[in-house]
Amino acid sequence: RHKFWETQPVGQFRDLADGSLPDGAIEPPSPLSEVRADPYPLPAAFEWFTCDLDDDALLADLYALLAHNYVEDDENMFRFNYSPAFLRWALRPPSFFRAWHIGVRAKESKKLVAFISGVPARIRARDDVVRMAEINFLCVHKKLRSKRLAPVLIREVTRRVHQENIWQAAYTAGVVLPTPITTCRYWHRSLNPKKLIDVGFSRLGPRMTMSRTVRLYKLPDAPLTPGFRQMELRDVAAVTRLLRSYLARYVVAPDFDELDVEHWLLPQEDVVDSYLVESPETHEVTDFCSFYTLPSSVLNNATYSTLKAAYSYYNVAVKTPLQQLMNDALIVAKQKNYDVFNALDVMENEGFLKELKFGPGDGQLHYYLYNYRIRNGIKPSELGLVLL
Ligand code: MYA
Ligand code: JJ1
Repeated sequence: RHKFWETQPVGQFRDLADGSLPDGAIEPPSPLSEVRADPYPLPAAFEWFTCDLDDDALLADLYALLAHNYVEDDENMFRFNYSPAFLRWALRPPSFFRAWHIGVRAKESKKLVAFISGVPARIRARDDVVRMAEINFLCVHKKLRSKRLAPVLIREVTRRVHQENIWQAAYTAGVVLPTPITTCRYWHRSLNPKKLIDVGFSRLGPRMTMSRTVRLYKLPDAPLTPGFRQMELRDVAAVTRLLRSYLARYVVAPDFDELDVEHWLLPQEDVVDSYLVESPETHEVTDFCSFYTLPSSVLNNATYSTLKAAYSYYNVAVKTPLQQLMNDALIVAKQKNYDVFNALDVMENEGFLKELKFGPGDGQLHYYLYNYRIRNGIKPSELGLVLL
């Protein structure tokens, strides 16, 4: 059934019933001298190409490859449209490896036709902090699909990760592969319901008019929590403390240090937004919320070409109720002209989704670990990891 995935050190469907297999690495690391030294062969017309994201022209090529060929919804109405600034952010965290930004070009035209990337991360599974690669942006041009190029890209990124003496990876996909550690649902909160309905992202509910719908999703003009403000550089230490102690309660979560927090959470316009609550009395940072910006192209609509979507990222509610904190996140997203606010049912999100008028989407997101078994998997609410 899965000619490629059956050969890989991942949980296999046939092992799901076998409770005797232990948690942890599926196979041990090899000596670095045994890691294959040369790239896997590609079909003759193509060549490997390590991407330099400092190069604006290359970044524009990568942006265009993804804008035209990356992930779509099941009815091909929308396609993710990651911005160049977002791609640079996503692919250059602390200690990133340039060799893990892997393109495939046509030898003759030099056109970029496929891509896969990894970035390093420390991810904790139960009490085991593991160096991993986060694999993302796997993409093969539409004209080259179903030619088994994806397994070559995956083997090549695996080889380059192994060369750094890293033997595990984390990734997400909309498709079912052997075998998810958990399966999450996307939820959507309309901010601009008229546009969402016009482009076919959502529908007018039964017995609803447009004006009732607009009223239903109305939000205040400004955040309600006293002391709610944007995160700044001076907040990195406090946010790191808050986030580390919060993520400790999840079965699988990133192990962030201050450098990671500065990279992943310090606001960058139209890339990532972070807000916190600073107590007006003590000036302590008590709560934190964040979202990232990922527009989608609207395919085949005469009026609109993109949807501006915010995706819930990491949130920590200690003093402010989570529902109130996320309501303030919706308010600032609305102020900033987002059309929709999306969230997965990870962490404590179940606790605010319905109350804040999110509705379930038609998409799922499956989470995977490579060469790491978690017996019986986990629930979405036990997952403290959000990938981009
Ligand atoms: S998920 C986002 C993936 N990208 C898209 O969905 C964009 C639109 N689609 C495409 O560009 C293509 O359809 C892709 C497949 C490139 C997805 N993850 O070449 P093929 C398996 C893993 O003939 P194509 C993301 O970026 C499929 O089951 N495997 O197919 C995370 C089959 O294998 P098997 C996938 O459609 C990526 C084989 O590929 C995926 O032309 C994590 C068919 O190959 C998928 N999303 O190309 C990658 N889709 O026969 C794994 C299909 O066995 C990382 N396949 O069923 C693993 C860790 C590596 C590092 C390890 C370090 C230690
Ligand atoms: O965005 C998604 N679905 C939307 C649009 C559906 C269009 C028809 N297929 C959706 N809309 C309903 C919203 C409604 C708002 C008011 C309240 C009720 C709900 O459901 C879906 C997620 O739900 N997105 C996708 O399918 C995109 C692909 C998801 C897999 C992502 C793979 C990630 C790759 C790894 O990095």
